[in-house]
Amino acid sequence: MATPLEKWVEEASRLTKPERIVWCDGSEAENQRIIGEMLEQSDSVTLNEKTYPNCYLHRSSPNDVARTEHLTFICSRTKDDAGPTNNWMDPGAAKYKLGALLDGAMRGRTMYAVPYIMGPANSPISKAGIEVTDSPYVVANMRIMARMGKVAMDRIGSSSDFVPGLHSTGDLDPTRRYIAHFPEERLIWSVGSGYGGNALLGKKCFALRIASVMAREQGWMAEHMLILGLEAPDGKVTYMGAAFPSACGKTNLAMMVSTLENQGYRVWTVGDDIAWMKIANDGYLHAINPEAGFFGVAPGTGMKTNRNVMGALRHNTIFTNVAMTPEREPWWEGINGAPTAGLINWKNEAWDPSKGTAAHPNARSTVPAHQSPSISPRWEAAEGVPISAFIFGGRRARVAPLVYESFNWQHGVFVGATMASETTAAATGNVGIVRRDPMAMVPFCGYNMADYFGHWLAMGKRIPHPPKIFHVNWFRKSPDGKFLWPGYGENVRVLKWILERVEGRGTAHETPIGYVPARGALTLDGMSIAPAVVDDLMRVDPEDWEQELIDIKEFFQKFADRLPRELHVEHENLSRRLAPTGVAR
Ligand code: OXD
Ligand code: MN
Repeated sequence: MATPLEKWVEEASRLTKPERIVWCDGSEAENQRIIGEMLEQSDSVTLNEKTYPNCYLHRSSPNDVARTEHLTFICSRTKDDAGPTNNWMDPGAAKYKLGALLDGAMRGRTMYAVPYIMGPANSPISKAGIEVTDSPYVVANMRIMARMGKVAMDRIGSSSDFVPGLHSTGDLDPTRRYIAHFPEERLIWSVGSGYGGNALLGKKCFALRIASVMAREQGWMAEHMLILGLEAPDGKVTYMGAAFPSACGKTNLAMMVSTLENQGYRVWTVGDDIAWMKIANDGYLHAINPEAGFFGVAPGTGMKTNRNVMGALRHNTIFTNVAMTPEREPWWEGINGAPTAGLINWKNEAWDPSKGTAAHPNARSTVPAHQSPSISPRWEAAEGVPISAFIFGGRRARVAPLVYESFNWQHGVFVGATMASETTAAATGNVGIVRRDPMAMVPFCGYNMADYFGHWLAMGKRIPHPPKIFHVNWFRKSPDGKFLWPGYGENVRVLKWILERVEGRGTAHETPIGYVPARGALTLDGMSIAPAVVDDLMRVDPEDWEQELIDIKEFFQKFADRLPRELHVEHENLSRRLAPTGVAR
């Protein structure tokens, strides 16, 4: 008798009509075969086998270089359940529309059936899925990003406890591209894109959009957060989850090379993008990284800024849309100085400055997590790691200070719910526009965000030892447009203050928006930064915040009556705290 898994694959093949079906077992021999198939397609090449063994460069179609949020849909029964921040399609209409595109889409092609687990194979927090796809590039990436093949088959067995996902690259025409989620059915259909989050269905589609729905129903959390452990001089490691919008440095923060290592502060990586968290018996929220690899943004990362990331991707890595040197090594802006002669750009053309950047700004590397020199010894712990702090952050040239701490959980939820950031190249659309991106989940929340805020508020009441909530901004600029803070490894100084606050030590100064480090509380030794610049970094400018209040109010109006009352209360509280004094430090 066919299992539910086999039945589902059979159904998907009846629709897409592939020439053959290959069930993936996850073995190395199979991986080499799949990579061979990827290389047969003219869009992928082998990199220098001596300096980058087992590394490949894939060039995606130039119209398919980032997640396409305007083509991403939540197909819940009612539009209101998807909420004002999601695109919605009626589930029946979506099945009809995408069904027509998927009908026969794999004719003459191979359908790969990829069973996978999100999370460590032995963790009770993990969940299983299956992706069927006609792209060998997707299979090779899924093998790095999830535990796939036999281990997942064994877990699923004859149960129906898996999230199915159907993916076909179709003809890559953006007018026929849709990424559709059916939250009530826990189903994903994606057609017309071969790129990252649109096509690796375990990542954004399952681990965030579908999982966020499951988490709310089942009383846990699925968040767009990196997970790191900060080791202190006494050897104790404190774990933190941090949510930043796409391409704001999550991978860099998760794999940070600490500049305070000589003082005994060191960062361990548990995850760089997604956290699944449950309340454990010890009363702490415990987090696992559902992924097994990192799909990080390459540009801006080099030996000088992050040797951990660079060390991780020297073997077994798939690069997407980076440039290539004459020595067939990957290259991108920020890797190591100026571009060299003979560079081939991401579009496979001889590069010259008139052609723009050599690597696409959203170029990526897909690398097994365990290859990171900073990988935490507990990154695959079945019970997850206990989270002591949540950090929200965005890219703000003004307004948000380098770091501040919320007054309590409810205020922290307000801080997360009002996060804003300048847009980046991770999604198609304008870059550099300030947009509200609560908890960095706007592109990834599978249901109405008003209910999502309600879920956060409810979780706060249920967690006996809730994480303290902070906000950071590495990207504040001076009036002449220069970054005030060096970022990268120096960010450990901010993490150190956060740790001290968690432990009830670090000193703070109360402002209307929360606590900022008191003068002298941030460890700055070994760093040349003028005290005036530190003051600028911490400044809470009343005019900026008055404007912020107006913008937040406008944003909240989108959710009408569905917005939890507590967030209105926090808005009023902030407004009251800003009003009397005219603030600042
Ligand atoms: C990602 C994203 O790829 O957030 O992680 O876009
Ligand atoms: Mn992300």
